[in-house]
Amino acid sequence: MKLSQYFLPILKEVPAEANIISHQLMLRCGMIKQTTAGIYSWLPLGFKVLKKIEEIVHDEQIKAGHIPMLMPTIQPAELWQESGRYDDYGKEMLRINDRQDRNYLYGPTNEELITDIFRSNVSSYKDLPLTLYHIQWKFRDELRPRFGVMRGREFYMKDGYNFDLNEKEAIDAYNRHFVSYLRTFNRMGLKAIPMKAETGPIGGNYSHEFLVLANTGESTVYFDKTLLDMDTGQGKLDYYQNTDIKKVVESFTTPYARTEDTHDANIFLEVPEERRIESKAIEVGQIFYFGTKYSEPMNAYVVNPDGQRVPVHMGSHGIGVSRLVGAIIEASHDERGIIWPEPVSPFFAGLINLNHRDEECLRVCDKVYEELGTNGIEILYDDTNERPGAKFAKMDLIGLPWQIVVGPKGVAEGKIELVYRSTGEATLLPLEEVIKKISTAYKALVKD
Ligand code: P5A
Repeated sequence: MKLSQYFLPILKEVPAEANIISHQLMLRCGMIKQTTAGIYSWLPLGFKVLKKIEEIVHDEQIKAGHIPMLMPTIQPAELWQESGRYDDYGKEMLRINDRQDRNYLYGPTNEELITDIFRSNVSSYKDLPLTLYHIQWKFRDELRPRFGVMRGREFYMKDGYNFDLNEKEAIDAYNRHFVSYLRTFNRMGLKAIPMKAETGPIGGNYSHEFLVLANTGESTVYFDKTLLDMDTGQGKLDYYQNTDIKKVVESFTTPYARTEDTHDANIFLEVPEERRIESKAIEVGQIFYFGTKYSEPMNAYVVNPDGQRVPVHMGSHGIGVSRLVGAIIEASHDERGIIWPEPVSPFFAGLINLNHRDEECLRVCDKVYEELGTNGIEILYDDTNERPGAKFAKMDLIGLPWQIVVGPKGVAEGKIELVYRSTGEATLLPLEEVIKKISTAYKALVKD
């Protein structure tokens, strides 16, 4: 993409309404624009990152055997009256009437809707286990929407729902989600620590939140330092080897790790002092097992192998896809701007032409742009006539992992500069070398 043809409305000033770094940077980089409190438009650069994150979430869900689908944002009130949550959910629910004065709502979550789909179509244990998920916009009329996309009113969530014959099998499904979430966040360059959590309006009594440490986070967490060094594992994994999956879950749930709501100061004291950590953190996902909370009142029953009708056991599992954009920036930036982890970066590299009037510079830039482009590598080419200082500052601000700098001096020696954004390391290399280096780095990324 040539910058002269793109839509990247960079802000010069730090917007006054933003008081955490990710929100400031997202506004400055022209990633989002607030439409009204807690509701944002995703401008082209932000939209690209959102889609990259969404793709990783899909990929890991599918690896775990979960089935993608799409449910609507608007739901009928009747379904929520069946479960009893229509009144319980309170003011966070956006309630809507149509022209016939029927009651609807903009879904804050989908337990009822998916239970209705299940009960209309499944009646035998033979169709279990089943996990369906979608990635869809949600609305919660948060009392205090803040921190940009971190606590929005409209936000993008992956929500999945498992249906199982009994508690044991539902816990196997819970464990599959647990492990797939560890891997999902890891692929985005994040360390998300699972912590025992409260269930709130979703229900049940077994739940874990996944939290990324950040001093701007809204949650307070208490955990054993050993969790910071634990590996989520790579490579192939059979999610239906229940014992293996359970072992991974046990290894992550044995050290103390709890959110404020479930924290027990006395048990925490049993952790050796030098390993006790209290921190602020951002919740990027949460998983729940709630048994028959929805299936019983909503009559979602299956016939078991003994011929009896039993309510199906369920859980639900959420990832804050839009929140993740902010969380990644909180975890990965410096004083000059964002530093995107490669897998979620909106473009893989930025190309800077230091002199747009120089024929040779133009020729070299075109060559780099074309060669990398034909290999499927997305490049943001700053072909504008701004001065070099402004171009460097802009590239640093938007934080693409690699910067390729083409200037008359280097070009005269047959060389261009390759800069790695996270370390600032810069090397002058022949053009072919740069193309090779970028292509190799890109191939390694795609292979993952
Ligand atoms: C699980 C999926 C649920 O709603 N029902 C379906 C369950 N869980 S949750 O914890 O309430 O939400 C899941 C994730 O969504 C993100 N999230 C938000 N992101 C931005 N703005 C908000 N206002 C917001 N509320 C929740 C969080 O990442 C949360 O873990």
